[in-house]
Amino acid sequence: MIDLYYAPTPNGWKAAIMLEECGIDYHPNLVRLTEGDQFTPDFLAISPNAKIPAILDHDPAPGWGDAPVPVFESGAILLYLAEKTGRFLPAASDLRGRKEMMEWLFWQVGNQGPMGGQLSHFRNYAPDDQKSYGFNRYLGEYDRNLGVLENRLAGRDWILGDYSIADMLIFPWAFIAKPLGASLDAFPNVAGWRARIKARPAVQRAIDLNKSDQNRGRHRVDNNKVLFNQSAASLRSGPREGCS
Ligand SMILES: N[C@@H](CCC(=O)N[C@@H](CS)C(=O)NCC(=O)O)C(=O)O
Repeated sequence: MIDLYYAPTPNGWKAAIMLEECGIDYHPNLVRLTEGDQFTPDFLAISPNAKIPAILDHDPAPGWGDAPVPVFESGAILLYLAEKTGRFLPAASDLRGRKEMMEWLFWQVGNQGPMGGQLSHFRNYAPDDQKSYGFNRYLGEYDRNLGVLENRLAGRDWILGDYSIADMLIFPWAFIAKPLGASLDAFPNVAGWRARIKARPAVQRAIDLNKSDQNRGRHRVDNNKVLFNQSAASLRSGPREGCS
């Protein structure tokens, strides 16, 4: 069994999608980000960056020893599960395929994800008088990344040869383009790829997990003491009091 530490956000969906696609026995644990669950010592022991998703694998593959394996960071989680199951990644002998998988994995966690996350922050949470510079900057970067994706998907159904962890990692941040204030109208390859992934039953199950707990822009920077204005002190002082 795998414990999934999760909230219904794009980064949370990535891990849930992979677990659902693989049919792995998992237990979803909702991490209440606005309550500060991410700063509890138990959670930090698994996810030292104080963010979801994270997993604790109670049945590691042979060679890992008997102790449960904690994994944090969405890219590392999907790679760990793909290597464990041998699914949704190019064969070990396909060196060029493996190299491309790593390129798109790092592109997602280093470019598309953070730019989308900052865009969400400035669109949904920044005070109106401080919005415009950040919003324009990250909308431009998010749009640029859609352009990168559009070019990659020209003449392809999937990011790599077959549906893979690269698609699962990249999909959630393209899935929410509209709520981020962006449009896929100029990106037909991305729109078609997004629709193909969205139609997968495993993906539907993952994005329906704890759906009623989705944020949907309800929390404002001025009424949420946990999610915003974090610093290293947040890691030391535990839930609720961590952020000034
Ligand atoms: N690079 C991380 C990003 C994870 C991330 O930003 N998670 C957000 C939710 S989408 C989170 O846990 N936020 C809680 C907080 O900022 O306190 C990954 O890909 O796993």
